[in-house]
Amino acid sequence: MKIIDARVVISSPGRNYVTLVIETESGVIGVGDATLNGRELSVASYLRDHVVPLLIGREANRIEDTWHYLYKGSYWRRGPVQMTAIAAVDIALWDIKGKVAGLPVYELLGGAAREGVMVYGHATGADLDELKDDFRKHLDAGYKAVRAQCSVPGLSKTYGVPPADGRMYEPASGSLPQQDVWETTAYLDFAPRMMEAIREEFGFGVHLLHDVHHRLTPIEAARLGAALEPYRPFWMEDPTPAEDQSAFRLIREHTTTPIAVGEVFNSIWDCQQLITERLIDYIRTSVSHAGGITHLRRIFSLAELYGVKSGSHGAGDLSPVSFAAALHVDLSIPNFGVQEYMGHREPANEVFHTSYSFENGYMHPGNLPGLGVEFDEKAAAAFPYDPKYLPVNRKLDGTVHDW
Ligand code: CS2
Ligand code: MG
Repeated sequence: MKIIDARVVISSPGRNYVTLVIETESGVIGVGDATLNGRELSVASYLRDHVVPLLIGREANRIEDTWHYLYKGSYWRRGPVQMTAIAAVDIALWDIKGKVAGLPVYELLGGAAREGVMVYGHATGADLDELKDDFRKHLDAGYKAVRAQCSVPGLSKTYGVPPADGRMYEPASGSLPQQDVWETTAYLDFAPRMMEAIREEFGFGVHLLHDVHHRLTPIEAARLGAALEPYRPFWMEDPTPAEDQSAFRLIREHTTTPIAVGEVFNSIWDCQQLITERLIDYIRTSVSHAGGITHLRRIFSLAELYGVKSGSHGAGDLSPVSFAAALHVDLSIPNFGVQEYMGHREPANEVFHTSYSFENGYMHPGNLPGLGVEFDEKAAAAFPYDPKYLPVNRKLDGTVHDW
């Protein structure tokens, strides 16, 4: 069954998404997500200019071969652009395989290894009272795991806390990046108080997560991990800049707080040391930025060998196509940990018709053949691309800091 057409659709139903549509000679269509937040057009061009011409005429059923053809064939391997582009092709081909077989993708991956996928939502607040209100809303909605982020007193803007005007906390609007302000001392003093306030109010019966967003040095992260221990966090996410794998050894030596990292990784090579030296507890690579279902499964298999669990990135800047693909993987692997679920803003559901469901803190990808997401190209055309940047973070003296 040959591929006869492949096209890239860039749309902005609530936020920007790049979607790859692959069409086969038998009429079966597959969709993949190629969104790289703030750098969308680079992946669109990689696909349109360099990958689509290679796909036409290829056998749609040869997923593994196509993966290596695109990865090794380019010579210039890895990086977020190439790996997001390959992911989009890979996800679309799994969608096609499922539709041809008449089975949901998770069945092709070995079938369900659990009844549902535990997801965590985001609770945020401009102060502790607001955070507690939002946390309670998540518990009322049935969440078993919740991430807590709160404005740091003294800082005008904190990661993870949306502006008061109802916009999401990322990406910034406008043609230039928004500038955030950062001060490590204030954060390190405040973060344990925030976690304490949540435990005092809600007890220990809920999984409590927190995202540091790559902002600390190893010794600062070690101090934070130790300070959080009494509140028994499910994980401390992205404590230090993720590209320095050996930094995690120092953190590990000082704390038993579980560590999660990997949303910015794009291959197994980015986490090889972290996993094989048991420096982390959860690997957060996503299906759309780490080479698709084929490569993500490879990462999770390596992780399984070393007792590391999955905890995939699932922010709103990954499209519903990615999210569905993530749920199929999550349902089928033995070492599933948790899945991030941020949801998608309206009018995303006018463009992406999904079949996944949420019940009592657990999600299921549904049982439609393939991924179970239908992409409405006509509806997408009504929401043209809207260029936006992620924020840039500076310390109080103006030095550019990690974001
Ligand atoms: C975040 C993301 O979900 C998370 O844990 O770190 O929201 C991240 O900032 C964005 O995906 C960047 O585009
Ligand atoms: Mg994060």
